Parts: sequence; structure tokens; C-alpha cells
Amino acid sequence: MPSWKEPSLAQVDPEIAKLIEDEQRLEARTIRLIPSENYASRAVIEASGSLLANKYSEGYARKRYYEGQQIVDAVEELAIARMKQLFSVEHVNVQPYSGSPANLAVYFAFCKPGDTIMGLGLPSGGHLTHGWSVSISGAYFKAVQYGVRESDQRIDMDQVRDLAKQHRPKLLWCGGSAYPRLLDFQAFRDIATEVGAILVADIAHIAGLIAGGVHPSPNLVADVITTTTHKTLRGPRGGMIMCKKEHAAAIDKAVFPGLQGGPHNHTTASIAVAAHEALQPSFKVYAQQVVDNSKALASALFERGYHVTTGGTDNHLALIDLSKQGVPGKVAAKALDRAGIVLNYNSVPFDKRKPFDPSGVRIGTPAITSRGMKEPEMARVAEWMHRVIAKTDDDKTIDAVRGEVEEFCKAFPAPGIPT
Ligand code: DSN
Repeated sequence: MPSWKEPSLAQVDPEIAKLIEDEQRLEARTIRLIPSENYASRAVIEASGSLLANKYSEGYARKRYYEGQQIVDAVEELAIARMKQLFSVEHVNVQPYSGSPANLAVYFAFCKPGDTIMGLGLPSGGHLTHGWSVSISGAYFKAVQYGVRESDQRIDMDQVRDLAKQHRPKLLWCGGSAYPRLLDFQAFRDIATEVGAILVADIAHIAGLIAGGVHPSPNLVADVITTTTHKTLRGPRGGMIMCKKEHAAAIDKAVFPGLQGGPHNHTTASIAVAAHEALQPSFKVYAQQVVDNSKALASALFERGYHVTTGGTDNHLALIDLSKQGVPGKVAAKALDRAGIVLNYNSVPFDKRKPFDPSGVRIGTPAITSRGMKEPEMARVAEWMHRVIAKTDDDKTIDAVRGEVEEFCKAFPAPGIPT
């Protein structure tokens, strides 16, 4: 093995080295319930931190604008081949820098500014890039937003159909960031076909569940599928677009040269590693446990008197409406953070409070499941949450929970963090 003659990060920049170590400690000692987060494996992190970042590779394998692509082409082809196998899709572009650029590339491939597009509204659990007013997708397109029913907080497919027939969108999005139920991809397909829309499934949150076979896949019905690679899929921070062959040229052209410059080759390598890991039988077990844990955590909170929107969850996340407890979501989130339980405050459907100070919190189990936690541990997490939410301004309770959480975390080493 060659050895280093150069000084290490700790020697060159002890300040940043220490901050990275501090983050490692924080991630190791806390219970991380943010549903869009996870622990990437050491292998994924190694590839992601590799010198492949040195290389410029505008274009696609065998059609680049720079020389010296012998290795990068092989890396990108491997990432594509593995992702095609994992998701059973015809075409994959692994170059989008993350989820929002992936979605922007889809707009660029199919729409002109001013065209009508449709997506799930942010207050109903949708994503900013599906047409919300403050996003470029809401500003440059005529965005129609569908929502969830007030009675059960589930997507109202009748409303989706009515709005689609009325507005005839060019693009119809399904997917979101805070929707705890299965998506009926076939029903979206039928509506898209009826109105002549391109159906795009944004599976960023549930990609790992689909890869693990515990959520239906949109692969046979959606025209285009976008995703990030770092959430339930447990890869590096990155994005991906999958599509039918007929849309491959439009998508590739929209990503490069349409939207981006050189791909992040270190990320591409790391995406290939994540695909390799997700193709192992153990990933199916992981995905199932994520959902089992999510259901167990949601029920344990429900049993303690919390309102779980939609009455539960089918996937990796749940939304808890704290109105009944009289504790604003932000107050709860900040107290829990002090107690070592990290989540985010979140609007709930038909929230009477403002998005920056909403009524709920969002919880998810991808990260804690990566640490090997199972149903019995979910009961403990719910109990700690309950103790803190009941006494958000009591430092004694918060300190006590923090101590117990830190002790508990020691028994569940996190992937990617040396012990
Ligand atoms: N920020 C991501 C999430 O937390 O769901 C979505 O982009």
C-alpha cells in the first residue's frame, strides 16, 4: 500500500478536522429522526471523499468534452448499470447534483416557462419544486397544487382528476416530503393519460423503500422518476433521473448541457457503491425494518395520546400534530434537540399556524434503523419524546433524557462513524 507523505487534515486544518469530529460525535450520540436523513456506510463515504472529484467530465460516457475519462466512464457506466438493475428502469442519469436540480432538469426537458404543471402542495406534504409559489417551479410555471382531504389527510384523487381535467397540465408530479401513505402510482398514471400529461414520480423519500421492495414502484407507469440518493437509499448526497427510453435523450440533454456543468464524479462512484449495497439481500431486510419501526413509533406515540396525521403511516415517516398537547412544533423540536432527539418541526395539513412556527413535527426511521434499532427501541424513543414534550421548559427532564439517550446510543453504532 502506498503511504502518505503529505500532512493529514488534522495537521493542515485542525479547526475543520475538529468540527468534523464534533459532527461525528453528535451524530453518534443522538437519535436522528429526520426522515430525509440517514447514515451512509464507510464505503459510501470513502468513495464520496475520493480524488474522482479532481476530474472534469462534461458529457456522458464515451461522449465527453475532456480527455482522460478512462476511469470516470467506467465509474459512471457501473453506477448506471447497477441503478437500472435496482429499479428495473430503461434509462438512468446519475449526474443531477441533488433532488432539486433533478426536478429542474425535468422541467427543462418538457416545459416552457408559463406552461401549466401540477403537484402536491407543500402544506399537504409536497415538495417546493413541485410548483410551490416561492420556488422557481412556482414562479416560472403556472402551478396548480392539489392537496389532501381534510377528513383523513390523504391525497384526494378525485380532486387531482378534477384539477387535471380543468387545467390540463403538461407535467403531473406525484411524491413529496411529508406524506406518510403509499402513493397510488397507477391512479396518477390514469389521470395523466386522460389529460395528456407527462407523469413524473419524485421518489426521493421512498427510493430505498422501493429498492427494498416495501413500497410499490412507479417504474412501469411513470414517464420519468426523480430521486435523491441520500435518504432511504443511504447513498451520498446526490440526485438521479430515471425514465423510459423514449425520454432518455431529452432528459440527458436537459441535465447537461441544459442545467449543469461537469458531473460530480466522486458522487457518481459513491452512488454506484450505494446501488451495490442496496442490491444485497440485507437491504430488503433494512427497508422492511424501516417501515416496521415507523409504524411502531407512530403507534407508540398514538397510544400516548398524540394525533398522528392520516391515522398512521405506510412508509418511513409520520407527521405528529401537537395541537392537542398545546405545544407548538418548533418548541417541541427545540426541546427534543436539547434532549438528543433530532427531528424537524413541520406544518400539518390544514395547519392554523404559520410554516415557520407550525403545529407539528415530522419523524422518520431511516437513520435509526441503519443503527440496528427495532420495535422495542421505538417504544423507548416514544417514551423519551413524550417526557420531553410534556415538559419542554424543564431543564432537569431534558438533561435526564439526554443522558439516557447518549447511553442508549452507545449500544447502536452508526454506519460510517468509527467507534
Ligand atoms: N429537504 C428534504 C426533506 O427534508 O424532506 C426535501 O428536499
